[in-house]
Amino acid sequence: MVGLATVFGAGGGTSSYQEAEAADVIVMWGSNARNAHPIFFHHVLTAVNQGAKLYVVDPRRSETAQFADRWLGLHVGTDIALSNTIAREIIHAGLTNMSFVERATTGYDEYAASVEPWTLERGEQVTGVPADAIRELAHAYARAEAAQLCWTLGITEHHNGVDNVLSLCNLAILTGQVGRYGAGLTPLRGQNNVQGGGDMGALPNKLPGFQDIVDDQARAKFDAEWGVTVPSEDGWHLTQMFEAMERGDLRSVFVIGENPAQSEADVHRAVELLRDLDHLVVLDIYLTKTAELADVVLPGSASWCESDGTVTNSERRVQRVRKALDPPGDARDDIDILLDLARHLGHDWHYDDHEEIWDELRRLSPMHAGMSWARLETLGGIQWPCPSDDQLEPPYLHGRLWADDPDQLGRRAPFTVVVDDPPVEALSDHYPLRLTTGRRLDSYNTGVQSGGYRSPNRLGETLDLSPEDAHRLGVADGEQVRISSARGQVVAPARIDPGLRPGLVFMTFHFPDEVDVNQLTIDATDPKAGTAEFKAAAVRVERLTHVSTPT
Ligand SMILES: Nc1nc2c(c(=O)[nH]1)N[C@H]1C(S)=C(S)[C@@H](COP(=O)(O)OP(=O)(O)OC[C@H]3O[C@@H](n4cnc5c(=O)[nH]c(N)nc54)[C@H](O)[C@@H]3O)O[C@H]1N2
Ligand SMILES: Nc1nc2c(c(=O)[nH]1)N[C@H]1C(S)=C(S)[C@@H](COP(=O)(O)OP(=O)(O)OC[C@H]3O[C@@H](n4cnc5c(=O)[nH]c(N)nc54)[C@H](O)[C@@H]3O)O[C@H]1N2
Ligand SMILES: [Mo]
Repeated sequence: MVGLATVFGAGGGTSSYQEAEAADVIVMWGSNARNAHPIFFHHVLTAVNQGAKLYVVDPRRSETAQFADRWLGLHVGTDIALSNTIAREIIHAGLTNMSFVERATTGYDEYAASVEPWTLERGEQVTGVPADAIRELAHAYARAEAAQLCWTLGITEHHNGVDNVLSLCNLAILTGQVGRYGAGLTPLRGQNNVQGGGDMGALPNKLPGFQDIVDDQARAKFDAEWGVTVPSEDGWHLTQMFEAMERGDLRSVFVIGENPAQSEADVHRAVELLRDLDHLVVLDIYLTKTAELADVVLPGSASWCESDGTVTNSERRVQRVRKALDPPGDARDDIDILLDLARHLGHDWHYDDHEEIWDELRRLSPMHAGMSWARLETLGGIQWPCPSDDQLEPPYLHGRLWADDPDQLGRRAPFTVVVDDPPVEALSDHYPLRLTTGRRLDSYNTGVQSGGYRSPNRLGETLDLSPEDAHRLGVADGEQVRISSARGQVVAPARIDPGLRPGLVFMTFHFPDEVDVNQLTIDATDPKAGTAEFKAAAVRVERLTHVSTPT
């Protein structure tokens, strides 16, 4: 979102889901949407069934890649090398959308010069993707009537995740594949309402509606409504909080609906820091690993189907959720717990119902102003921005970039020179394999909500490796292996996956009691977004059992 905000001024995906069906080329870049975003992937498959071409850029031949016309299996962390090579090919083939570049962008000459060294040959050498596949993707993307470029964590969970995003934005503005129906940039969001969290100002530098905390005028509005003085400086994002704990500057933490004692990179360190706090409070619907470390646990909050409110999805669509069940026992809505807490802190916060809270947001956040609950009900959800009560904006953002009138065109989209920057942890003789971590269809994040099931088909954690590496290590399917990094080690059964190329291994972070995978990952972090490099650690794999399997 930081990258998108830098180029276009708004930190949200530019398109609606439906538009994927109008695209004739779709690129899924570092996104395993077949497993992680199946609803969106339905729209992609509809397009594919209508003849759209699907390209997948992923080090693994993921389930998503299995539906692709062409899979580009790059080495982990070489995305900028690949996008720069694609850009040079587009420019040299005369496929740049020059009229769009001239009217709506800045910095083209410097950008074009920066990608000049990225010949197809060099691109192939650095990324491992055959030159003809790079060329094919470049031509298809640039020539498409409408192309969608979608990405997820394969792009953002790197120490240079923001640069990775900027390098994809470059491709879109080079070819004019943005700001039109069907053409756009679609970063798929993670948890159900993570977009909504950001929209509501759950970010260290933003007020609700992405208004800057450092903007005096914006703050004044909130000061007046709330009768307080909103702090005028940016706060800390998650990784900065852990750094502040390390320095001793942060001594008390309130965790709501997050399980950092398992989801943080280099989790040994994270747990030590959480344990050392003077005061840790956790509000969750389960007793998580983090809650086990807490001084106070506020238990039994109501889950999403037991409360009223809204959620926002990756296409910026705000939808109503309605209470379907009473919460069990003494469980209460999160908001009631927070309101009580505020009262104990001396603030008389009172709302008759959830709608009143929403209407306060509509007064303060212009992009939500036109979204009354009645209208959300009638229309079945509304995308932001929605400033007006009686109109709807187009489903895609940045149409202004195509406006003839320079006043309407507004701020131009800048190209950014981005430099190839491999993962922080290089492979070595001691740690010769690249570990990338992620998701499967049947595992949800840290397993708090999905790890407890008992089924004969329960897979449990595995270390997925290529047939070639399994052969080299003398490991058969199901045999126990030890996986070690510079930070820790875990034991798991091996699973041979022909979708993995030699040198690459894969795990989830879902089964902590059995295998605490984040002991292995590195907490190298993107300085701008605070996202850790979950996608690239260096590891060693050793066989533990020496029993030969029956043939
Ligand atoms: N079933 C299920 N669905 C989920 C979740 C879940 O836990 N389970 N979690 C939700 C959340 S919070 C999120 S954020 C999303 C995440 O959704 P995704 O980002 O799609 O999921 P991941 O499996 O983490 O990573 C996606 C892909 O990135 C690839 N990748 C790794 N390194 C690189 C690289 O260097 N370059 C490129 N191009 N690709 C790379 C991996 O091989 C993987 O296939 O899913 C959401 N949906
Ligand atoms: N190795 C590795 N680590 C990763 C990643 C990776 O790809 N690889 N991905 C990272 C990413 S993208 C993410 S999003 C994080 C996920 O990390 P977390 O967010 O820490 O993991 P979850 O398991 O999704 O935890 C969500 C918590 O919210 C609670 N919860 C659910 N509903 C409610 C509610 O209504 N109210 C309250 N109060 N609590 C509720 C659940 O019980 C659960 O404990 O992990 C990160 N860590
Ligand atoms: Mo996520």
